[in-house]
Amino acid sequence: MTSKQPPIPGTPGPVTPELMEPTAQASPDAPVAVPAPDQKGPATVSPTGQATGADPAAVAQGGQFLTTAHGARLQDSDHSLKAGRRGPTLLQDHHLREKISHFDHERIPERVVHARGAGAHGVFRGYGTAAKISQAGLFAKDKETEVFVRFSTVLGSRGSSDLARDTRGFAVKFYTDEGTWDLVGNNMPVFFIQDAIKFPDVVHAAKPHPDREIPQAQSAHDTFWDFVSLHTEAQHHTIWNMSDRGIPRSYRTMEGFGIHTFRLIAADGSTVLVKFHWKPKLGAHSVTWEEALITNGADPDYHRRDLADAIEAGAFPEWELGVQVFEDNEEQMFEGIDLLDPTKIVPEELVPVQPLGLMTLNANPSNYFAETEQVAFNPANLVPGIDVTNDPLLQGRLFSYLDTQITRLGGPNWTQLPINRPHAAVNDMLRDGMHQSAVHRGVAPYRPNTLDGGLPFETPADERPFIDAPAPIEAGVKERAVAASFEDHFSQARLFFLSLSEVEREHVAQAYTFELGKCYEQTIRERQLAHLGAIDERLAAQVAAGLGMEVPAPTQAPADVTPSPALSQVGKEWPLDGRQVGIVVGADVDAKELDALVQGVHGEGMTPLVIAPTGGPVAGGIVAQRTYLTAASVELDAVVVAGPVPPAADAQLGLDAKAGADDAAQVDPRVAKLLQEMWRHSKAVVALEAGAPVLETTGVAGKGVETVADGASAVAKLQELMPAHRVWDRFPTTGRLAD
Ligand code: HDD
Repeated sequence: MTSKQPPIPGTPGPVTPELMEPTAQASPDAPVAVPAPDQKGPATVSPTGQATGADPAAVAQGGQFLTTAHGARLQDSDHSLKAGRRGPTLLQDHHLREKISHFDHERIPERVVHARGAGAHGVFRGYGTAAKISQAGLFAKDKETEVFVRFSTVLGSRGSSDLARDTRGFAVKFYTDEGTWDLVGNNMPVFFIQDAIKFPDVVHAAKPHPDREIPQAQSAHDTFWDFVSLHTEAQHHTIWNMSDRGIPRSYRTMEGFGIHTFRLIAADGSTVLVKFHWKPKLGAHSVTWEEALITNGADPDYHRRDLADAIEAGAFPEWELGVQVFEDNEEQMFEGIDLLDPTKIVPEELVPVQPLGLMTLNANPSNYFAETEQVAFNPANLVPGIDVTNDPLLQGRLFSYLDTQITRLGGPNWTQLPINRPHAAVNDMLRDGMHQSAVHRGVAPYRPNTLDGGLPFETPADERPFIDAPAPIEAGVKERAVAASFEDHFSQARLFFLSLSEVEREHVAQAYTFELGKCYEQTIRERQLAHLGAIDERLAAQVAAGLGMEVPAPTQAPADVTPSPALSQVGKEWPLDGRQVGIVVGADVDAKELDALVQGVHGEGMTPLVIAPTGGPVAGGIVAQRTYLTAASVELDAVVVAGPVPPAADAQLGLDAKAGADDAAQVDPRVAKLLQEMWRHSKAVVALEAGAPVLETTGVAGKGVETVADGASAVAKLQELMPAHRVWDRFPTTGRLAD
């Protein structure tokens, strides 16, 4: 039966023979038309006002016309094929089935840990300083190696928020000429457990409770504290989590650590032991707990956005890779510290970090799924010159990462995905399997063979093969046991605490008080308080007071330790590149001063964000990047009040601003809130004279709050206040944890 229905207005009609004639534009030979810049195409300006550089021809798969997965052009992808307009959909609608079925399978399992992350491309440039300790080509002077980095939180699922109190993953894939090297580290130098066999236990305890699946992305719950209080080796990592390191300001301001001791092999075969460190050029910097909570609500994607915005703005984040070097002797100890114990650090004051090269992140991924989601790291990806040690945590990891990708990426061929493909030539004998995309030639994927001319050959020693370092093995019996040198669980937690400034110690005490306050089981709190007593009695007393509990006897007497000032984030000065300065303006700001301010902030490598009552033009060609409604204090490192701020516009708030005519109502309450938060979080606050009354009205005064005459002086004041990251003197402390 043929249908003679008239076409529905606005939709394509039935396909007629005339329409099937190729038109000039639709001809397969015709050049693919690209939308002109003023046509609807990809956004060319980002939310930070930067050009995205998006190439209209590069969107989607490229090309002008929508096709099926096998390349046939489609005329209609909006209506299913039906038996009559109001009739049932036909099974023969192959396009409907393809579209829905593919969609049904779009998700892959999220990572069992580190599910939420953000990635970036970059380059690593060697300094040539490692020549005597490692033959790895990537460390050679000025050698450039492409990298892909993925930062992550550990506990939360893919859609959780960035500012969770948690460890952060810091995984770097080096696409070297000699194979891919993955340095899969964290932003903390120690780990919860000493043996990989405990990994499922710690993760089960830290993840949401299995009955209600809450809390999401948090350690503040009974099972986590049950685990860490029963496993005293976790105390060192836990105090790092409770410190400011658990809530970094940005991925750009995190240190990174390889944690385990690795072995480097020089060209002459000699070996050393090393611990890897990433040092951010912008310094290590964190937020306060209140900022973390506000950020999780105001902008749960904050770290992801911050990384992408900085790269897009050309403020490329940089880290120096360095090593602490130790003799590779039989003991594998340094001054009583077992180098195979991943719960221990070696203070930098004892063994300085020696730089090997610089990593610069200079490009954002173009597709989150293809790159950031599908990237697969594996600590077993090693290159000639870099090898592993017997650290029992590392040993288990050498199995786990390869294994997990088989489920996560659907089979054993995940190394063929574009983001995981080595940049070195691959000539393996691995064959077939799910998602095999290589078309292997030859008939003899085995060796030795004669049928494929013996190829591929094993690599002779002078052609730079990967050679496992012939490390001696300690004779012993087969047993499930731990070395006595792994049994000191408290001294380094104490070392860390005593290395912090008073402000940082207060934050640690507050974090423990909050987290244990969210536990319901009194026995868990008591057990953890006893452990805090073994770290520092004042810390235990302060947390116990906050919980309204007696201080229990400490698990053991606090050790006698020497602090390591390098562990504190306070007291140093850092460059201003890529830091964000809010510039609050009212309706009648002085255009000249505003221009001087914006240009000056830009000139110092920072990002100015003009915050105006509404969107649109502000003055002198400057356009608002945030409004009083959309601005959030937490994305700013400093704020300048550049002009008078009006009271709330009735229409915007739906309020009668004049009704409660107290002082604060004289300033738009959203600006008052922003300034008060900046003040509480100890950030620099500067006002031009026209904006000074706003500070007075909002009660923002004291250290690091300054009024200046003009835009240029405001920039100078920011340069003075911001290198320390915060106005540390403004943080309130109790004095109970001071030295
Ligand atoms: Fe792990 C992911 C870091 C111990 C098993 N781990 C993962 C990621 C990072 C780390 C950064 C995310 C990588 C990415 O972005 O894709 N893990 C560490 C560090 C550890 C550590 C620094 C200790 C020093 N991990 C560890 C152990 C085991 C695992 C002991 C298992 C025995 N880790 C995994 C995993 C993951 C993973 C299950 C999940 C997703 C993945 O590997 O690819 O295999």
